[in-house]
Amino acid sequence: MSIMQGPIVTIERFILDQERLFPEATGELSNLLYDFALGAKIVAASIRRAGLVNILGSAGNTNVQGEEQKKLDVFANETLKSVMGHTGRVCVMASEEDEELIPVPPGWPQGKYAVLFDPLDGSSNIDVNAAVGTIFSIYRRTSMEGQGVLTDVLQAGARQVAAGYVMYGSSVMLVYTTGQGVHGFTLDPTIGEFLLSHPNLTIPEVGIYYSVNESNFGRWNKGIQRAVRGLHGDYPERLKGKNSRYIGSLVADFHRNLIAGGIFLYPADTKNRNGKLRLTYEANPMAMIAEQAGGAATDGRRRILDIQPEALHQRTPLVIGSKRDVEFVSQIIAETEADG
Ligand code: P6P
Repeated sequence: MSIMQGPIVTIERFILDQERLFPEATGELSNLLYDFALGAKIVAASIRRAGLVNILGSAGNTNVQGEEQKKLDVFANETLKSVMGHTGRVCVMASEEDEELIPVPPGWPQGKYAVLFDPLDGSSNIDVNAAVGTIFSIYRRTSMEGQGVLTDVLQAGARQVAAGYVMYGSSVMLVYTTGQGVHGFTLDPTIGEFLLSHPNLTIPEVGIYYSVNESNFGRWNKGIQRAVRGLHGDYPERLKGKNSRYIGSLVADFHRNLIAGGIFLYPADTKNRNGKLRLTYEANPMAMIAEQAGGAATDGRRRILDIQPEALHQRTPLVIGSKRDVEFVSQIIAETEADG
């Protein structure tokens, strides 16, 4: 995908251009997306400085996942809560870093959107300067008024009105969709603006990469083991073998496969019986992006976006990326189960 040559389009202008497609739009979603972009710029600035201001290292406490929190995790979480909580556009928020729902601060108006986010995904990569990311998911509230409630954030992924991620890599990119295709913006740090660099991103139907933590191979069920062997190229008559690329950061692994074509898998195993990744603020937003880019996302059997969440931090197996590759994995799993 070459970087676009042409007029400079900031994310603000692009969001407003998109808004004009919907005469009934009030601009609240547009402003919420722009608020998120502001939060991303603040987090990006801190990540850039991470090695310099000794912000690395643990914050001395652990998050709801029982994982040691890095100071940047805490900073990113507080930044996003603050930037989005004080806008009158959200009625409730939820974060990987918080066990419970995050209410709108007292005294601030509640809006019509419910926002979920993983403030700093892949944070174990921070100390080794590998790419990390932020993921967000936005729903229209289902409750009538006042503070949002759990049902506002436990909606099936197909009901998302917007989803996106920021990748803090060799450059900082924001990729999002509101159901009108997938669009990528690259941060120009010299002017502090996200500029449209990858309009209308589409994922190749068949990928060149597969991304999975092969050290879990012995803990997978037979269907997944056979499917991954197929991605190795063991069944060339059905699928050409692929190159392995795995960085251990969902946003970075997903982004590479989105741009170049590929499939990412985090299957269930005997240790993570429901997989490792979270349905509501990891799998669902990435699944909306994948489908909007012409790809697919399942749990190995079911479409991710059809799954009705039952708990805020519930996990799900995830198979996501190039459509043909995701279908291949589902076929192998089904055939293996049929063989008994
Ligand atoms: P493993 C990062 O901790 C994360 O949540 C995702 O970003 C990433 O895809 C996955 O876990 C990596 O997990 O078990 O392969 O280290």
